[in-house]
Formats: sequence, C-alpha cells, structure tokens
Amino acid sequence: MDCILSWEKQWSRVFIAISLDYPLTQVKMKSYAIENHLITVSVYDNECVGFQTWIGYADIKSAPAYFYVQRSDTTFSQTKIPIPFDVEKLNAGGAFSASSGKFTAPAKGKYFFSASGIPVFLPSSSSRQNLDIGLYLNGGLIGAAHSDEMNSVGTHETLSFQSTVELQKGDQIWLEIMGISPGASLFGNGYFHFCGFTLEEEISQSLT
Ligand SMILES: [Ca+2]
Repeated sequence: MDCILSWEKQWSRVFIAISLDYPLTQVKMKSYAIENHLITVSVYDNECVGFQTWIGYADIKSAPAYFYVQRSDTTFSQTKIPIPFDVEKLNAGGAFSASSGKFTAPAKGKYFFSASGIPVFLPSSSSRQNLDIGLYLNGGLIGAAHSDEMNSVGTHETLSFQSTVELQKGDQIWLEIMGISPGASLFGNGYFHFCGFTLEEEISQSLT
C-alpha cells in the first residue's frame, strides 16, 4: 500500500492529506504527529491493526528568504549606518530591504550570509590605511572583515566573510563600515556583494 503525504501551509496551520489505495471504509482511524521536522503518520484498519506507519522528514518552509544585492556607487564611505544597496539581483520572500540595507528574519531558523568587496585606498600613502566592515545582529557586532594597504598605487585590497547564524523571527541583520581611513571607500560597480538565504526554518515555532 502506498501512503502518500502532501501538505501545504496556510497562515499558522499545516494541512496534511493522506492518499491511500485502500477504500476509505477500510480505514478506521489515523493519527499523525509532528515534532520538530519529524512527521509520523499511522493508519489503522477496522480491527485497529496498524498496517501503515510512515515516518519522514518534513522540510516545510513557510517563509524562505533568498537575496543577493550589490552596490553601484563607487564612493561609499559612511560609517555607523547600515550599508544600503541599490542593485537587487534577487529578493525572494522580500526579507531584505535594499534601501535600508537590513534583512529581517521571516521566521526562527538558521540562515547563511556572505559579503565581499574591494576597498579603494588613497594612492601613494605611506601610512597604513584600512577599511573594516562588520556584520550586525540587532545592532550587535557578530562578525567582521578587515583590509589594509600601504604605499598603494592603483591597487585594491579585498575583504570577505561568511556567516551561519540562528535567528529569531524579526531579528535584523545588516552590514556597517566599522572603521575606515580618510579618503578610502568601498568600491561598488558590481564588486560589492551581500547575499543570504534560509538554511532551515524552525517549523515547530511556526506551528504554534
Ligand atoms: Ca593587506
């Protein structure tokens, strides 16, 4: 016998449909349980003899988010504010606000973020110049990337980081320039990237 499950999530409820190749009258009762991502379905016949138990992994994502943004401006150097973006390659789920530079977690779960770019420094400077960016969670620094240069003549440094974090619904993630030497800037023009996506939604939170 095949026991085929399908489901869809609407608002806060998950509907599970059980498709059997048995006539409906033979099914006396059925039960199911979901704990975290584990779904267990049991079907019994008229004698209450269990003849089918299906256990599987329910990878239900009610609100996945995937974004990839860039900057076109080549002279951004503001500190202590979320870095805004003006080129939106992808924003599935709408969790990222390009104008404010903030990602808002649509659900509790695990998320991945990555950023990379090339700072531009003043040419022919004999002192060390730096540009650092930070990854912020609700205003708190949780990760940083550093770049520096000396005696630069038309050269660029690079900075990048990757981060996997667990977020609560409504948590916000953004980038800021933490520190920057006078005259330095973040080079845009397709060279400054910020992307992120849902790795796994904590579905048990969404069912309550
Ligand atoms: Ca360096």
